[in-house]
Amino acid sequence: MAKPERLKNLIGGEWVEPRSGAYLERHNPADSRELVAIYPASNAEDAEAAIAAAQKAYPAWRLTPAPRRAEILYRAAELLVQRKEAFARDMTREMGKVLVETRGDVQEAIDMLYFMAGEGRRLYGQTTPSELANKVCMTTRAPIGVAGLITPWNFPMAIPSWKLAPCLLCGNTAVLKPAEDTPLSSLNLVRILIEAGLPPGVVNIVMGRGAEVGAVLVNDERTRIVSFTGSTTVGRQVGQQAAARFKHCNLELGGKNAILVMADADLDVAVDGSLWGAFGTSGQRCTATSRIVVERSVYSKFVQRMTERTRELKIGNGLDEAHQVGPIVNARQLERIAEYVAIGRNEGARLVIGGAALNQGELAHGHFFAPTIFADAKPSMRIAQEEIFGPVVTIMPCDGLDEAIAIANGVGYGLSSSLYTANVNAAFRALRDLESGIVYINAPTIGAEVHLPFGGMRNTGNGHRESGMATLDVYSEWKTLYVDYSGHLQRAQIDTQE
Ligand code: UN1
Repeated sequence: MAKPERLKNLIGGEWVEPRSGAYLERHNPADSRELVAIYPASNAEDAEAAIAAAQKAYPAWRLTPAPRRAEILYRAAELLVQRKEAFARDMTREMGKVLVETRGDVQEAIDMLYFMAGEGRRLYGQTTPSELANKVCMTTRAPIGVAGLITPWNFPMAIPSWKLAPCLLCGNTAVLKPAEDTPLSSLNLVRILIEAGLPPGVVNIVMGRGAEVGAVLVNDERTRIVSFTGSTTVGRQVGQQAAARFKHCNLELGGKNAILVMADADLDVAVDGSLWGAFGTSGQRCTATSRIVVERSVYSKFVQRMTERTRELKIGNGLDEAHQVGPIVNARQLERIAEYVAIGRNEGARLVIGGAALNQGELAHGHFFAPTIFADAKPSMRIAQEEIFGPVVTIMPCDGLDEAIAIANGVGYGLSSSLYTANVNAAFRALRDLESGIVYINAPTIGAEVHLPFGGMRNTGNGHRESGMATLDVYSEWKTLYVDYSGHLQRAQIDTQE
């Protein structure tokens, strides 16, 4: 077992102990006997000190040319490439995902840093003619100030990179509050940014509990941007509090993503995709496939194949490359998943496989849950409506594309959806009619790429997007510039030529 790391906050370029002197422990969810990290239980004072440090660093960073800011992100990407394997291992020990997936998480941060590094020499605005002679009009993206970034445990390096890279590139400074379950993986990204040459105070990290640290980042007048990824319940509060102070606020919340399988689909490809979408990351993605709607003529065949493949999945410690499904992040989440299985049973859905925690043999010291399939469920059931965030998928029959789309759209969330079909007309109708921020054809609901917008409709967010060019709208303010070189007063709307 590796030695536990003792982590510190980073405030104004200094690694510091929390004001309270109190620390929290993070244990490996695959084997709770292993202590992975000891990290600060920070309080409001620590958060306020970090905001002050970010505010102090802002004037110089704001005036650093964007291509220079971008070069630091580029160097960070290069360093991350070198450190990929070590950080993936840290992440597997810290939050449980299997190694191929934690490598993917680090890779997603690398991709984001390269992508935003390129943006340093673009950050395009518009130039447009004026209605008056001898006058030019243009727009530019202006930085906003200090950002409070609150990130989840399921993508503990990728999601901080989605926020930090565009935030810093645009000329803002930041305070990052990583999830309680994953301080180390988020800190590893911050360490790399510092090593790449980010000046003191431009990025700060304060670890601890959401109620103590996160609340300050959201409510303090000095943070002008708030970006939050997490539950819809907390997101609603964050949004309301940020709105009261007119902050730029980006919310990435829950999902209840569906794969639709039509009778003409390649069933093997659909089963492969469904398996990966439902049980990859043990279902702990906001994009996870948690519903599958299958056309009735292939329904039993699909359920049968899906069940067989699920039975073959190898579950265990993610550091062992033979394992395909790792543990659940913590005991609380494990309990929540078990509660949903009980709910599904009481509602009368048919439990086909799984349905219980696994704690025999090598799994005895971890938070493991068997990949679980409910079949013959009704779209109105709670297991088909509410986000479970675990390896539980609900399969429902349907009669044709229209009904499938109606079921997919019939939930409160709208993050990701997918259609498996060989019919091009059906594919384009689904692309148009599925009410989700991301739609896939012949691919599962997970697997978004960093250079395209990521986010969802309805209770999944507040209309903003992360990733892609769209994220620049969260981290910059449009400034409209008019320059009149006529040498006399010209009045818009008034001095028109009759
Ligand atoms: C998340 O589910 O919280 O599209 C993020 C995906 C990943 C990101 C998921 N690239 O599944």
